[in-house]
Amino acid sequence: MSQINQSSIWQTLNQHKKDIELISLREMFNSNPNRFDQFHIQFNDLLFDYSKHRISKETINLLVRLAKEADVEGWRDRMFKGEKINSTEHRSVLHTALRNQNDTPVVSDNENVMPKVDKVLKKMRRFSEEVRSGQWKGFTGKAITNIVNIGIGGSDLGPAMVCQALKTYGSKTIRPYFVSNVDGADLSQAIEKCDPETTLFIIASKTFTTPETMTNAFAARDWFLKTAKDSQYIKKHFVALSTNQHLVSRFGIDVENMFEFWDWVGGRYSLWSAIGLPIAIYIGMDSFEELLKGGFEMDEHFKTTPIEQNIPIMMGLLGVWYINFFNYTTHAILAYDQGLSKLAPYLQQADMESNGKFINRNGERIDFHTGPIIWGEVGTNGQHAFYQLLHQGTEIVPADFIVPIKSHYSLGKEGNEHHKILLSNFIAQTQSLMMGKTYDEARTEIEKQGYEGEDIESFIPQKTFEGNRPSSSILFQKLTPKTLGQIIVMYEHKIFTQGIIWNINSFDQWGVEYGKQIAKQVLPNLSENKLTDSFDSSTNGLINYIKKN
Ligand code: G6Q
Repeated sequence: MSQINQSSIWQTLNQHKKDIELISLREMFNSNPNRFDQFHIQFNDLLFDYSKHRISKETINLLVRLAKEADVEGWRDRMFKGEKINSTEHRSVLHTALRNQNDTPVVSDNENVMPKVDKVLKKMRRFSEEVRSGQWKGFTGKAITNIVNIGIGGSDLGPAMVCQALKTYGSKTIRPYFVSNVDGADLSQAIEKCDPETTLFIIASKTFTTPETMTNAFAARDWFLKTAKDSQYIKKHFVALSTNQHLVSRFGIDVENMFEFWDWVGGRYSLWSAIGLPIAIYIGMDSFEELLKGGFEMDEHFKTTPIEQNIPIMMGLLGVWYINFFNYTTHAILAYDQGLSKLAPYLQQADMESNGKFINRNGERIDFHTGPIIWGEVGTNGQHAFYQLLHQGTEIVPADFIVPIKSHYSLGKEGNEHHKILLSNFIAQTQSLMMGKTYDEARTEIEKQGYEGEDIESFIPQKTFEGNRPSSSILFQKLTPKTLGQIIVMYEHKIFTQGIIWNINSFDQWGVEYGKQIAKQVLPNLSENKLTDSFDSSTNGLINYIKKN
């Protein structure tokens, strides 16, 4: 089967890119005062402004044709219907069912999964309310004050990001910790702030076999038992979020205290499942359900809106436009909200683990760029660090600016001084990245500053900005659970759209599995007394150097 870059629409887009690159964004805005009106989409309280992209109406028409050609809508419907679109693992991809608010059944393997989803949600409500109210007691009869989530990758990044983002909704009496790294520092630094009598450990692992998580879980259990002495108390201080009942009970966790999810929930798409338990405990089940509701509303938008008005599909198409036609292969996530400080690492996993692949669904080597390198930092911090490269670097980095109109915090003059400064920085950055500063503008500015003669001539090139650097602006009212749910799902479906266009299975992760496999081969070599010669000379050299030292 021929690949998408062999299609005639791809060739047309290639040709179109050659035409459009001759026109700068500044020129596009000068010649069309309605650009903002023409190129933005509103959905609920979200505004997606994509006017600062190197596109015309024709670009959009062609990209929509590309989406149709790749059958994004058909694949989308197959996913929601529970077809096994995760072909290498023979699994349905139904994280959407976890936030489904319709009464309609969702079927995988001839079974409506909704009753079991609802059952786990009810169990999460019961348990989180008991912990939050202090009804759930530790082994000495005290209420829980710390929860320590032990998990990694998909069993860590989502809940950690959401708890950070929704801190204003968080419990004032229960502190959440997220331990993921097998580096002993991570667990040690968390437990040194905890008291075994009032700490609840949440062992989050889909497989319950991931070495980092299990090593930390056993160490946490030893730490707890040092004080509690009796293993019958484990059930009051350890719960599990997993698909593997057998290993959970072997660990000593009461299966009553296991919150289940299923193989059709991919790790990086699992925060909506039982993996969200730390979120539910920290912000309360009502707020967790608001998060689900926001996610569901974005699902509905994705499912029912024509492509031109469909935010995630348009985001996906714009990404393809830059990655494949402009060769801009990285993408920055720039949230102007301190709460979203973990959004970039979260999306790094979601996107790069899903689409960082060179083999397509048919097992063929792909000969064009696929998943972008995702990176970012919150504004304004990033401005004082890497924005230099965004403005004048030789790499061009399309960016998403993600911004709440209102803050949860009122500080300074009229209670919004901080937020106004934040907003003005966001606006200034997107505007200047797009407009740049011409040679003449730089000269005028320098002259005004009092420079003279040769100084001016040598200084002008340094103060010139080419501009023409694309960005999207994603605005919303305030960072609420519901809005956050919409934002996360918007990115999930953007990733989906790109995977379909590139004909990639976005739902497996053989690279991650490979990492787990090779670490297992190395570990015994570190414990053996003799030097190793099992690997290549560099690997042997490193292992032996570590052993000698
Ligand atoms: C996610 C990946 C990966 C996974 C971790 C943890 O999609 O599969 O990041 O979440 O490796 O796996 P467990 O939850 O099985 O411990």
